[in-house]
Amino acid sequence: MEETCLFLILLLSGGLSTLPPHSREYHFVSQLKTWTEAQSYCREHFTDLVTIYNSNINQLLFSMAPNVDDYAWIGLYNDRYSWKWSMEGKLFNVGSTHEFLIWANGQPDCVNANEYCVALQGQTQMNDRPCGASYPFLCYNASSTSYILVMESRSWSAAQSYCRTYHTDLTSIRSKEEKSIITLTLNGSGVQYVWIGLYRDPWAFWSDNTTSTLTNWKPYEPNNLYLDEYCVSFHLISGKWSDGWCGSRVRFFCFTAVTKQTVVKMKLQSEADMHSTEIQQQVSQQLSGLMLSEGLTDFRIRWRKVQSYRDDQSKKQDVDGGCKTEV
Ligand SMILES: [Ca+2]
Ligand SMILES: [Ca+2]
Repeated sequence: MEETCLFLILLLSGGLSTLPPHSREYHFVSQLKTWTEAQSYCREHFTDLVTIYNSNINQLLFSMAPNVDDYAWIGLYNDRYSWKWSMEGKLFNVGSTHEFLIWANGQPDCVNANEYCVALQGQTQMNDRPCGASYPFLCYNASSTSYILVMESRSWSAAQSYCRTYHTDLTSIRSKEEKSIITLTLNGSGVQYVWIGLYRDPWAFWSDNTTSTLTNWKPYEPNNLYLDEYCVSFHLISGKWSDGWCGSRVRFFCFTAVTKQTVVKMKLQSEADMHSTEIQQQVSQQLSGLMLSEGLTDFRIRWRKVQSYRDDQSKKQDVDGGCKTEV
């Protein structure tokens, strides 16, 4: 079997906001702005409002701002219209007006920053409710195309498990016709709240569209005080986070994506035929997957062939681990 060596060349470049956190620079801006104004300012002068990926970045921001009892915006916000159907899991927007998905008066209001699941209220209108509340629920069965009202009260996720075990899933409402059938199914049942398959992830969005699962809330936060706190600020004296009214004018943190290009050469040695385009594609795909899972999105992978070990055995002294390193 031929033993060959090929170099994989990875070009990592900067300049986009989808960069790993270590290639960012951070800025504290002392001007007082609303969250949206701060976002515009950061996008104009730097890259965006800051995303905090880990406690090191949190600590860095803490150390660069004045140690005063005040707040500064970060990029995190709570989007109360970004919902998903349990059956599909795809994000979609249910704004305040929609053809057949009608919010009850004043909803969604995310009371106590704790309402991330949706129930039909009064059988026709929607209300976001705490996912842990126990209500009857509506399953959908795809094989019989039917809607099943289960009168046993369960939390939203216990209801979802039940529907997935005995039917297909918690029901979606994807058309006017489907809404009519559901209204008929509920008619006369007397239920006040009934779970459907609509839910959302709390605090899922950062201004620069990257994701971070870090949270660092102050005690008793987030609380959505007065039902109007959908943006997150950083408490300068504690480094802890609070949800606040997006219209407050406070200072803020921006970041700049540092522009640089790094070339990484990887040497692969394998019994497999590394000249095979198919194998090269497989290796590239696996490597891409690995890079993406590490949060690296801005890269190119290129193959470069070098002289094989066997071909080069007579000049063995020049080789390093079986492969020449010059390319
Ligand atoms: Ca509500
Ligand atoms: Ca708050």
